[in-house]
Amino acid sequence: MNKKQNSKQKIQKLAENDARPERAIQPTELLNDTLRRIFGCELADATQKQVYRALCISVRELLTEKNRVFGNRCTEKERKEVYYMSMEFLVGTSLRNNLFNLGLEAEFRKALADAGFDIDEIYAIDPDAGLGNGGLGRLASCYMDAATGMDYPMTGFSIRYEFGIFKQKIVDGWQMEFPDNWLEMGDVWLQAREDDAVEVKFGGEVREWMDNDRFKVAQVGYSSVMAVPYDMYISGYDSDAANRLVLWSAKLPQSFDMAAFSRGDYVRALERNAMAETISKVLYPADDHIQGKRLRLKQQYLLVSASLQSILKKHYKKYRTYTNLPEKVAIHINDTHPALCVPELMRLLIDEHDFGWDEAWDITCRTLSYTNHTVMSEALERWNVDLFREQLPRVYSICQEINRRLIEHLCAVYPNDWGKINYMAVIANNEVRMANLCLAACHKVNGVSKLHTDILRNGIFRDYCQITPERFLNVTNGIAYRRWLCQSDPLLTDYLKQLIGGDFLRDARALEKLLPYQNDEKVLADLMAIKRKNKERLAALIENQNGVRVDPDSIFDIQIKRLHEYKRQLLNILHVLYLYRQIKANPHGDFMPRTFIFAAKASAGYIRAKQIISLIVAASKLINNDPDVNDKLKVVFLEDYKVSLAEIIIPAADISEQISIAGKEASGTGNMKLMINGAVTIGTLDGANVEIHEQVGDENIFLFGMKAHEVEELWQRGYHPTEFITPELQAVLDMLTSGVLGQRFDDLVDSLLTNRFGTADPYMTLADFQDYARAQRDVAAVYQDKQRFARMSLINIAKAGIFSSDRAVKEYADEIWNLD
Ligand code: HBZ
Repeated sequence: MNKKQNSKQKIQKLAENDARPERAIQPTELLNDTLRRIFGCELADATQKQVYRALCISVRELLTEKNRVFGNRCTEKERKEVYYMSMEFLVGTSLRNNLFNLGLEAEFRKALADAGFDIDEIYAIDPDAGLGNGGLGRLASCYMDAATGMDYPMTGFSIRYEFGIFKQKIVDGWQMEFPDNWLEMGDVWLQAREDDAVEVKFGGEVREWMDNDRFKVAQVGYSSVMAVPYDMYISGYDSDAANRLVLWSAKLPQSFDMAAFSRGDYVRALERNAMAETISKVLYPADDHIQGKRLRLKQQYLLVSASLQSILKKHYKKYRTYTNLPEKVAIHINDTHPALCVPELMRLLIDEHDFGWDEAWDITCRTLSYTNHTVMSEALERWNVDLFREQLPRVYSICQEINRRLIEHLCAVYPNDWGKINYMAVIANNEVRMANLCLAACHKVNGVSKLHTDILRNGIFRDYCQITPERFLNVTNGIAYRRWLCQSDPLLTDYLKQLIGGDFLRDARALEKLLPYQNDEKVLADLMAIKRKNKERLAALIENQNGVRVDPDSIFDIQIKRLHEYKRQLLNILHVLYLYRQIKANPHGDFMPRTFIFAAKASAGYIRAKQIISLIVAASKLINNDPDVNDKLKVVFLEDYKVSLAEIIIPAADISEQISIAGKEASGTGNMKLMINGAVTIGTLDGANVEIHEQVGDENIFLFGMKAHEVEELWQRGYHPTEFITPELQAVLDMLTSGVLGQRFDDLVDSLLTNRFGTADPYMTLADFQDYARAQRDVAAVYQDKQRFARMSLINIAKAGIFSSDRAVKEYADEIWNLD
């Protein structure tokens, strides 16, 4: 028997006795075994990279086995399964998370230390799988983790981008993008299943004919791409389950016979190959607007068609019928990016499995559900009809029929109301509208915070909601707090375990057991000491990366998120300059020292966002090098924001900046991560800030700015930004145009004051400025009273349990997916 079989059998044997094979694991033995098999060495003579790979492979094999046992059990019990379709999963690193979830962290730490390896150095080798842009992609990963921890059978489907979100570097104050070759090391987590590759058809035309009195339709003259699945196993905290994230990679169908090609054809064949493979080459880095690019449509169809084919195949193998699909399968559409699920499921049922339209439509609607993540009209996906028809002719003809029937129905519901009917149509004005496609079909549609769902119900989706209000519901976002608190802040976690017991590791609501300590001076001091340690850790990172020394006793005020005008990083940096002027005017005044920390990627073509990054970097240069202010004010822009960097920044935050213009941030999830780590929010009543406020009350949050309805009212009345400019604010704007920042930011100022680029100050930065400055003064005043601030921090931690992704996933399971 060879070594490989030997080790496999060992794991299998363990698994038969116990669904949690890891309980009987001997870390050193397991690592040595894997090292021998893969590298022909043992711990004693292995390199750090070999140990990394061997550790990952060992963990992956444990999870593979867990997944097999769990899958079999689900099949036996005929459990309903959920498939989460998302163009993005922002996984981050996997190794530490898996060891933590499996309960093996401490044992492996020790075993490695005994062999002379530092597990933290090994973790540092694990690359971020950055297969997403921001909140939407990270949410998908948090939900996979939570579902697995709660033993729900959930499979994620996405694309195996060769290059994830770009690496950001700031060169001469300007963001530059560099490719992120994560597979170089990250491939260790992926297991290819070449035999399960699926054909996906692009282009060609639709042919219709009669076959023995049956009307038949097919796509002919198409070109094929093969989608090859790669499995990434997902662990859940202390759970019997392991689930899979299936990532599709595109390749040409048949590997060609090189000898048969003349030289010219050989090159052309390779070109064709490269064309096919570009489909899964790179993640689109825009999270703010649609580009309508052919390649993006192809990515979306690759994901949808390959996933649905594999779901249907598995389902038929189990049940020998498709009619019970909605009872046994829930397919979730994460934003409109996989909205092609609607026509593609129809196509598969009708063209490939002989269903009539009505029955196929009934199955499709009852199987699919959809989450909306934005109300920004420029982000609502629409496809040009010609492009869509050229690439997906049969899918297009199905969309036409969906649209024809929809309009027929709407004419009955809203007779002669052509404005409304046009607004609700799936195809109109030469475009296919993906949100309307989801609204027309899905049996459930949800927003991601209470306010956002209200805006969907009464705003952009009002007309659909009027007809079928029962389909619309809210599921406020949640976070995988075992990553965002337990793993990223081990000091706080260990302290909490001692103080209130470990129940919160299973149920985040148990964090409320902290509340009785809110007036306990010792506990408050301990919490501040832990915060101080985390601030020291971040300060070291800042010194290392930016060469800037920051004071861990200053207020760490943190804004970390994608760079967007609506998120108003500009408001933050204008206020920093306003503070700077105050200090300059009164250098010996009493001023609470502060460090403002930013991290943000801008999508590559978003010039205004890049200008804002430049402004932050320019302001940091001016301020950090000015001896007048030095110890009182520091500004830091950290490059290359990503999951693993967030894990270091968040535990060090005193203040969490959530300052979007009210009505625009669907939910936010960074707000929750910062809260559970004891940061106090300064924010508008937008997205889930509303619910954070509900949890902690007026006393434990710094609210400012217009409410969503006030924003609307001001637009109605007419917004004139200049009316909100005080002399102090004018002086700040003058800094941007005077050159004192080393360069001039005339465009940014123009965008606030003039109509040259469209509406002046479209995100009402100036209108909210004074109240923001007032709230920031409150922050400084409260922080002077260390105990009072510590109490606010404690209450934020204690009340954050509701924002666990366990709660969110349970709501999806109960109210949308109907899982048992
Ligand atoms: O989804 C975000 C919302 O802005 C945020 O408020 C919410 O908390 C989060 C989770 O619900 N939306 C995104 O992150 N959106 C994208 O990343 C995106 C990516 C590609 C696109 C469009 C949007 O084509």
